[in-house]
Amino acid sequence: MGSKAQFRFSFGPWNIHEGADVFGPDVRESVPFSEKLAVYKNLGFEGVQFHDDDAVSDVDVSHDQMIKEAKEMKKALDNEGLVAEFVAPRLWEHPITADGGYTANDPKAREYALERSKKAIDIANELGTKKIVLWPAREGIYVNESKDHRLSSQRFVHALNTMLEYDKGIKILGEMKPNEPMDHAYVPTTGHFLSLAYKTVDPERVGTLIESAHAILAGLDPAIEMAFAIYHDKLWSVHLNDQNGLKFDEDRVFGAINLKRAFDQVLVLYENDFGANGEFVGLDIKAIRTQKAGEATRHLANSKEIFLLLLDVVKSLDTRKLEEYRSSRNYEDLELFIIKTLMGK
Ligand code: XUL
Ligand code: MN
Repeated sequence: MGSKAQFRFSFGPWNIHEGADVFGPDVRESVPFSEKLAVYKNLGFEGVQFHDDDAVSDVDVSHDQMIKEAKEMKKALDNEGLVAEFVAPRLWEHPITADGGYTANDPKAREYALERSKKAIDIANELGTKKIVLWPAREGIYVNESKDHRLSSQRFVHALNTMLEYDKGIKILGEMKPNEPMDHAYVPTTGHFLSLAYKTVDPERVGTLIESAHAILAGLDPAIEMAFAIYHDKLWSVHLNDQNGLKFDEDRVFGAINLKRAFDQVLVLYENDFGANGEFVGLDIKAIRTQKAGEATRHLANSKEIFLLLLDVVKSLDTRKLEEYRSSRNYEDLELFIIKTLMGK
């Protein structure tokens, strides 16, 4: 199978974390950011994904101070031979965004969200990336009647337009998730987001990052979701991970729960030349709470290793046989063939 796919890998510093969950506190010491940076090269990762406040100490300092810190971060990246993949405004922790940002009922919250998004763009420019990722965590509802849902769609597009107009060079990647923290998220899937992208002032600059677990939480198949976005020329990044059923967002090791589902994602990425335009294979994976400090980066190394092993399987796939099963409509045996291929039989 010929492919122009190029795979280089990224993750976010939040993937090396203290292990707290909603029922219990930290179980590992915080790793200083400089030590996290060293992990990237050691594990063979090139790209760093940032939230705005991963890149600078605080976005609510003076603008000059924020830019100064962003410049220092760029130097630190250069020193390690790393690049910034994207910046994502973290709109879900500030008390003012308790009821959402772009779609909040409170105009002050909406203004805060727009201003903070512009700051994320300023930071991205300093770090040398054009990609802004939006995970609209609190855009949604707990109580159905609490908001005007039609107006929320309009406000969402207004937020996208504000960013697109603020900087004519940036690209926005929506990372959609159907629930958690909200009961019902607005714009719950990639398809919803792309339909809004086409309503913006510059649809060419609005695309998507698909996270495997988020698709699964929506009851969807990540590989099919990725192929859909690729058809639109809008799969600009991924967050590979895995997920055990429909519960909270688990961010498990890629392929560790459902190897065939992971294989299908690698197959779609490979067949469709993912990475040929510099896109990263991003991971968004949390070490499980039981993992001891010091070994709490294995989830990242292991996910990359599983991806590369699956890539070998994809490359060696007997596509002639695959086509035969397709044309004879013998999908039962096609399934067995794929399972046996995965088992090396
Ligand atoms: C949340 C999630 C975020 C985004 C970045 O579920 O995946 O970490 O990837 O804001
Ligand atoms: Mn993610």
